[in-house]
Parts: sequence; structure tokens; C-alpha cells
Amino acid sequence: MYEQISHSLLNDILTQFKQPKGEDWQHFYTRLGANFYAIHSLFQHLYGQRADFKEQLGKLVNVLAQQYAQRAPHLRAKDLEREKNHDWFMQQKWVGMALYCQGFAGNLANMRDRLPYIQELGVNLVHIMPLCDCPELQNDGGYAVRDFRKVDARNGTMEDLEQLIAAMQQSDMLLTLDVVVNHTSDEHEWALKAKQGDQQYQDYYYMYPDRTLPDMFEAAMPEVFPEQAPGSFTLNPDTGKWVMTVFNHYQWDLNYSNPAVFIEMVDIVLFWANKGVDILRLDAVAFLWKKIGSSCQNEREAHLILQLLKDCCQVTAPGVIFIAEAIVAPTEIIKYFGEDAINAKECEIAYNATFMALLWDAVATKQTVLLTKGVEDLPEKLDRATWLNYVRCHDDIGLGFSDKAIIEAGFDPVSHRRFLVDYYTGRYPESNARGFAFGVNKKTGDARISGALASLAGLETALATQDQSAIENAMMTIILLHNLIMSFGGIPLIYYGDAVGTLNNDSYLQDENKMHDNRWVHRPTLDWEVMALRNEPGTVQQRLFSQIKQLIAIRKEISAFADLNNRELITLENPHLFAFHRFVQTGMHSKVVVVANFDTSPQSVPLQSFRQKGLFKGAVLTELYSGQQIIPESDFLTIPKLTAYWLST
Ligand code: OTU
Repeated sequence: MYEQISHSLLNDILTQFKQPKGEDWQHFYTRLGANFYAIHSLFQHLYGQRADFKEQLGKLVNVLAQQYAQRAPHLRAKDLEREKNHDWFMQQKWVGMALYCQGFAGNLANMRDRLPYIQELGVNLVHIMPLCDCPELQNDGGYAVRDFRKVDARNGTMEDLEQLIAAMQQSDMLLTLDVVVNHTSDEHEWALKAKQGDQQYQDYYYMYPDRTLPDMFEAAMPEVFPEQAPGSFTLNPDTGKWVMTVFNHYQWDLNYSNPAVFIEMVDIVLFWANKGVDILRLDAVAFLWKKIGSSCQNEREAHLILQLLKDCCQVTAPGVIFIAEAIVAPTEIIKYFGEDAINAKECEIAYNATFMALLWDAVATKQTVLLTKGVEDLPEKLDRATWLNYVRCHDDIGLGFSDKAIIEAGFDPVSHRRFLVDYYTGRYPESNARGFAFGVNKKTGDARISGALASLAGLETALATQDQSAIENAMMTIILLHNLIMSFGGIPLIYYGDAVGTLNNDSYLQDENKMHDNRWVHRPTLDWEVMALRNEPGTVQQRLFSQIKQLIAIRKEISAFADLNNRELITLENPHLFAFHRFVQTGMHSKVVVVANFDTSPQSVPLQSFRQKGLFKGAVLTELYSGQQIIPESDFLTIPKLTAYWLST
């Protein structure tokens, strides 16, 4: 949009601006012109009351230009290509994996040698968990960053990373890295200066001389880690001041009401964009704005900060997209794409935490009532935006569906949540699951769940007792869950180790720095001798790996699995079944019906339920995963236990 005030301001800024060396500034100016109205309005809204507003805005534009000057020609070319093919990330060809480089391969240099494993599975998008420099001990698995521009020595060097990026680019693989935007380690240079009493850097954080304001904040703030880090403020002995620490006491929350913090973060985001990272995962975005009297999550300004970040990134590195890590209520998550928009204006991708939690509900209850209800309630996402669908990740499972949905599914919210925690921690009599309660809040009764996929699905218990039918059911559950993240719509994100059924590992209990955080039980160090069993016919590893590999290969061929708001839920009378229809205009397999059975017995449904929607008119159905032809018997379709079919007619 053209608007006089912002335009004349931009002219003022550019008059004083010394264009850095290098050709091809045309694209920069076009993008700056196109985005500046939005950048100015947002910056004005957030920081307009400050006397130095104009100077700060000038600094921001300067950062955008300096980083553009640094952007390598092949990345600029990629920007242009992605601008043309702007739906590139919504295609079904992408399949992701999240991993810790140390747990997966030891370090970044060895990661290169492990790329063939990732490719063998068919994965072409890799999220390497935080790898920036962080303190030796208090680091929250890399989420307490000491230096945003340095690779942690335990992972290797920047050179190792650059070589890995080059190797991935050659193989047409996308790289995702984290930017921990909400907080820093208390050993970050800014925090060290703040500790020495430097006011400029104390203003980067929320620091208060006494408990007055912290008490007011805490009155309305839920605790993120109630067991290991209760409260949201920590007394810093050097200054005698209380610092806001929403997560662990050594993770200091950045104060985004200070424009200097925002500008620093834009510079960091663009630094990583210029390293050739394709997708940036923005950690804990729901927490970016704090306001007394609010929960300090999902505040409107947190969204404005993200919009501003997106607009800035679009000027300098438009080929780079963002993932929102906002593990919040279903109606709140969707807002991180941006509200009242057609294209994503905050983050193009968001973790589908709702779907993840609903899948775990269906596994425990063997029923799909809440799953169906929850998916029905998922608001329609924007056109140019997609989900990250996952079963497990490095964090706990939060039972983040709404009370309303639980009630509508016929359960009582408190007892149903308690049942789920009991089920996954193996306390429920019929449960084979071996998980752990995480983040138990004695005041509210809330709890989340830790544990590896295979252990939560019952494989650990079944293997210990060598109960063949239980082993079978656990493996089928693992495949069923992967089947659904492949077909639901969005980018499936497999967690490293899960494709070979890696179990819980309690070695973290020996490590004083990890023993209080049971999320480490599901952050394995892979044993490559065990991984090699994927090539030994008949092993658990081989059976799981080959099936997941097959799911990936077939997913890529099904054009209806691209994520184009092309899913219609099919409600069935059978409470164990979950079904939806995926469709596109053209392409191979343009109409596919997914029907999943969460029960441990076969389940049937009248074909009429599909026919009344104009589906399954022919006499024979093809199951695309197995290639099997299915001739429904006497007008009923029967789905075997713990199985999902991809049916095409
Ligand atoms: C994120 O987590 C990371 O994924 C965690 O590994 C970090 O500990 C945390 O940030 C702090 O950096 O902020 O928006 O229940 O789901 O802390 C959600 C715990 C987050 C996580 C939550 C999450």
C-alpha cells in the first residue's frame, strides 16, 4: 500500500543511506517499497511513543540492507524462484525429520555421513535442533543460547555446518534451524552486561528492583515448568534485581517493548537466512509480549512482533519461511499464521499440536469421538500456510484440546485428562504405555506426558514380556500414527529414532544436569548398530522402517495430499473410526479417502456413509499403501485393527 507518511519517512531514511557495495539492488528496493507501509505501521504501533522512534526505524532499515548486501547470489536466485513458485512448501513432496545432531550423529561433521540414512527413508527436510553456543550445563537442550552466531563446540564448527548445508542443498534437502527468539541464556553477552549494571542491557530484559511488579505479573501467569522452575522471576544476585524467567531460571526473557531487542533479533534471523537455512523455527512465539494482568501468552503484540519480523525477512530474504512453535489452545495456534489475511503474514508453518494430542487421545481411548470433534473444530487455515504434523517431538505431550471439545465428546474434562495421564504413565490397569508425567502442577492438577513414541505405544512393555500380539499391536499403532501425519495435510515431521522404534532411555538420570527434566527420556543417542537392524528382515526395526519408508514414498505420489485446504471430514457412525477425504482437481490420485481404525478389533462401516457424499461409486477400491484391491462385502467396508487405509476409487 502507498501512504504519504511512511513514504516520505522512507525517503528521508534512504537519502541518508549509503548503499553497500554489490549489484542487484533493484529487488531490495522493490521489496522494501512493497513492505514498508506495513513495517512502518507496525513499528509505529509498537514503538511510536519513543523519542528515538525515527532513529530506530532507520537502524532497522539499515540492518535489512546490510544483510541483503551479504546475501549470496545463489540464495538471491532461490528467493526469486520461490517468489514465483510461492506455494512450494505446501506440496506433498516434503517430509521432515527433527533431530539433535549430537544424538543423531555425534556432531555436524558426522551428520553429513548420515544423510544417506535420512534419504533412504525418503525424508528431505531436516530440522536440526538448536546448535548455537550455550553453557556447558544450564542449557535446556540448546534452548538457552549464549551466542546466537556461533555453533556450540559440542556440535562442531560453523565450517562443519556450512559444509553440511552445501551437501544438503546439492541433494535438494531443506534445512530448518531454530532461532530462540523469546529468551537468552543468563550467560549471553547481553545478560553479562546487564549483570554488571549496564542499563542499556538491563533494558533488554525485564529486571525489577523488588517484588512489586514481579508479584503483579505472576498473579496471572501460568507456570511453564512448575516442578523444575516454579514461578516466572529469578533473583539475580549480582544486581539484586528480579529478572523475568518464564522457562528455566537461567533463561532470561527478552523485552520486545524495547526496539533495540527487536532489531538485534531481525539481524540474527537474517544472519541465519544468509547461511542458507530454508526454514526458521521460531521458538516459544506465544510468549513474546508480557503484560501485567494477562497470562503473558498469545498477546496481540506478540502477533504484531511476528508480522513485523515476517515483513522484514521478506525484504531481505523472501525465500526463507518461518515455523511458529506455539503449543497453545487450538483457537490460538491458528492465529500464528496471521489473522484476517489470505497469505500467511506471520509464520507460514505452525506445529499442529492439537492434532498431535488428539491422536494420542484416540490411541488411549481406542475411540475417535474427541479426535473427530477436535478436527472438526480446527479453524480453516489461510491459503498460503501449512501445518507441521507430528506424533512425537523433543518436548512433552500437552493435552491441549479444549474442555468444550472434551465435554462434547461425552467426557468430563478433569477426569478425562487424568485418565490420559494415568494411561500413558502405565498406571491405568489395561495400559501397556510407559511414559512419565511431566510438568505436574500441584496447584492446578495439570500434567503433561514424556516418553518415546514406541514406549508410549506399548512396545517397551510388550518386548519385555515377549507378548507377540502386544508387540504386533504396538507396531501397528506406530504405523497408524505415521500414516495419519502423512495424509492429514501439511508437512509430516518424524522424530529421529521413531522410524526404528527407539524406546525410552533413562541414562539421563545419571546426569545431574538432566535428571530433573524427564523430557530427556525421549531424546536418544542413536546406536547405529541397532539402526543397522533396519536391513535385517523380521526385526522390529526393519518392519517399522520399511513400512514408514513405504508410507513416505506413496505419500509423495498422491497429489491430493498437497495441503491446499482440501480436506473434508467424514463422520462415521462407528466410534472407533476416523475418516476424511482429500481431493485436488488434477494429478495422480486426485481423490483419496483415509479411513483409520483405532480399535484392536476390525471395525466395519456401511459404504452408504461414503456413497451419500458421492464417494466409492465403483465396485472395487484400491488401497494405495498396499496396492491391494478391496471388494467391499455386502455393502460394508471393514478396516482391520489399528490400520488406516488410503482408498482411491
Ligand atoms: C520450547 O517449548 C522448546 O521446544 C522447549 O524444548 C524449550 O524448553 C522451551 O521452548 C524453552 O525454550 O515454549 O510454545 O511444555 O512445550 O516450553 C511452547 C514445554 C514452548 C514446551 C514449551 C515450548
